Amino acid sequence: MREQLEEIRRRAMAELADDAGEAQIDAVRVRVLGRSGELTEIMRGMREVPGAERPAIGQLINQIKREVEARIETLSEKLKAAALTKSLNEKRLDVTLPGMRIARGHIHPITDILEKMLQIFESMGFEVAMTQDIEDDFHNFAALNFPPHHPARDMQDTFYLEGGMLLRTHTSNGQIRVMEKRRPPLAVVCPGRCYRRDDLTVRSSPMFTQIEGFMVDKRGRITMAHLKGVLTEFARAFFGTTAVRFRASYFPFTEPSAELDMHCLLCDGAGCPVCKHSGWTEVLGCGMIHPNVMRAVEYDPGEYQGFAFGMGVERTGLLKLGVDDMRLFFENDLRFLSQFPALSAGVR
Ligand code: 2NL
Repeated sequence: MREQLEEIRRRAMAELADDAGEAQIDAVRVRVLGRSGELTEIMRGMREVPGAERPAIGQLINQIKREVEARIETLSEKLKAAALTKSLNEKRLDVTLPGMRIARGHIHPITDILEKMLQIFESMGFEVAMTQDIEDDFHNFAALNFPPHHPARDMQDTFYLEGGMLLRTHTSNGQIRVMEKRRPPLAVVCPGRCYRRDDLTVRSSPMFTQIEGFMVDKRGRITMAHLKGVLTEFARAFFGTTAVRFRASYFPFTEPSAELDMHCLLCDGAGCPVCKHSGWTEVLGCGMIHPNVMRAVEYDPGEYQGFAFGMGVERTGLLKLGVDDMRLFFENDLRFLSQFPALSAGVR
């Protein structure tokens, strides 16, 4: 009996070698420890063992059982650890690798430039007023001192709608509407879309964006000096230059009128093909609001005085971004747009 047990032990331990696989371990467990396994069978045969030997044999059986169980436990743990190591190696995640780039859009460069401009005027105390694109003759032309047969009123130049309305040709209509409704002191900027019957070319578009502004208060409180101060500060904040000049000009709605030029950004005033060797580029138009415009909104020109200005956002955008073709702003080709991440990225 003892020899039989020793043989079971020897064979079991030999089979539970270091390289034993899961199947082999299982086979040994079933054969030795199972319900009809070798040790169980011997326990059943204990009746035939002489009484004096029984305790010793019983002890030996238990000892072998514990030994085999412990060995199986050790091997199983080893196998589990090996499986874990293998899976960790195979599914390794390198947390130091750069993340996957998420394609992220940004606002259109024209919207971006417009917002930047509004921000600058708001910082100087201007309000922002959005007004209608579809307008009547009075608010787009008559109130702005355009004579009845001014060429801008021509069907060739303006989009007229059925019923006598038109698409505004500038955002001055918005300023007229604000002045009509309210009394000075006022400082307002009006951004928006404008429409003219122009071809889409390198320098023009039938639909474009404008920003206009005005400041009105009691006579003597808003002078040409304020106009120069506000617009010089705009050029400094927007373009980063103080090299500007005011050149006399003409608009029906202002008197006197001027245009603000700044040193050409390309040659810094030295003269180059882009500024036609003058060293200067036009940025915006401005002037003191014409008395006839004051009368049109029922402000007494003897009592009130102010200045106004206007500029094209696309045209200014060409200068600011160094783009040489206005059509690019309207084509929405991502290869173009993605070159102009937001000027104020993260600010708004
Ligand atoms: C330009 C010139 C200008 C104005 C716009 C204005 C508006 C009112 C009264 C008087 Cl309600 N003036 N606007 C004044 C001067 C120039 O725009 O070249 N724009 C692109």
